[in-house]
Amino acid sequence: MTSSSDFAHDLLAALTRRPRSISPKYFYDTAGSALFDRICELPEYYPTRTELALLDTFGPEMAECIGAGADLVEFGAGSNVKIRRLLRALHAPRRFIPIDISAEHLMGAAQALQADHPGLQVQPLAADFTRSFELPPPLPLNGPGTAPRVGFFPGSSLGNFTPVEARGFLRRASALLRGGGLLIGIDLVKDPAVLHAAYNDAQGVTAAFNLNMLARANRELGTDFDLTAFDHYAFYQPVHQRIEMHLVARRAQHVHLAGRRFDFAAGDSLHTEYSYKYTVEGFRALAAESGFVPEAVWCDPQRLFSVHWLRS
Ligand code: AVI
Repeated sequence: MTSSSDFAHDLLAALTRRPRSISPKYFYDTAGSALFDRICELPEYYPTRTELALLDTFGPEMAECIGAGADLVEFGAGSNVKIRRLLRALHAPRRFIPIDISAEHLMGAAQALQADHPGLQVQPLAADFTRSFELPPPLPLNGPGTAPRVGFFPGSSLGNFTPVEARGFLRRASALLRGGGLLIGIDLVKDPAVLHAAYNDAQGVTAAFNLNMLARANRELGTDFDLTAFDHYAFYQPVHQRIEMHLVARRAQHVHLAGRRFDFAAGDSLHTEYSYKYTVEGFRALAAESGFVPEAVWCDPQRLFSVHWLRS
C-alpha cells in the first residue's frame, strides 16, 4: 500500500527534479479509483469495453490455457469487473488473490466478489505490486506439490510502466508464476487520433482524474495547489509509442510542501503518467526476453486491444 509518507517523499522529489515527474500510482486513492471507474465507462475510452468483449468471446479458450483449479493472482484488481467475466469461463478456480494499492476500494470489491462466489477463496492483499511484496503460501495439491499460480494483469496497466520497469515487472512475474502463466491485456499502437480522444474525453473525467493528483496532495499532505491554475495536458508521442499526461501551470505560481516553497513558471509541467502502446509482435518479444513463453493472443477485429497468454 502507498502511505502518505511515501507520497510526501515522492512528491517532494518530483517537485525538486527537472523535469518534474511523479508516479501514476498516486492517482489511486479512493476518489481517484472512483474517477478511473468512470473513465472505463467513457465512450472515448475503448480499452475497457474492448478487453471485456475479448474476455466474453474468448473466455472458454482462455480457460483452456489456464486449466482447472487455478490459484489466481490479479495485479491491480480495482473493482473486480474483469475477473468476474473471466470467472464465468474458468473451470473450478480454487483461490483468487486480488492485489491493489487502494485498500478501501480493494476490500469492498473483494467482499462483494466473495458473496457472489462462495466456493472461491478470495484473499485480498493491499500492496504496491510495483515493489516487492509477499503472497500467501501456495495452495497444496491433493498429491505432492503445490498448485501453479496464474497471474491476471488486465487493462494494459503494464503500459503505465517505463520499458525498464515493464521488463523488471515481467521478470519478477515470470519467477513468481513459474509452472503457471500470465493472462495480460495490452493496448495496441493505433491511429493517434483514437488515442488522443481516449485521454482527452469530452466530459473532462480524465482531466479530473489527472487533477486529483493535486487534490489528493492538498487533502493528505496539506499542500496548497490551486486546482484551477493547472491544465490537464495529454498527447500521443509516436516515437516512443506512448501517451504522456501532464499537469501544466496556467500562470506563474508557487506551492508549499513540508515547509518549503516550490515555484512554477507559466507553462511548467508536472508529468503524471505514461501509457505505452505495443504492437503484438513487440509485446511478445518483450515477454519472451523476460522469461515467458508467449502462447495464445486474442485481438478484436479492429485490432484496438490484445490479450496474451504467456506460459511461465
Ligand atoms: C490504468 N491505466 C492502464 C490507464 C491507461 O489507460 O493508461 C490509466 C488512465 N489514464 C488516463 N486514462 C486512463
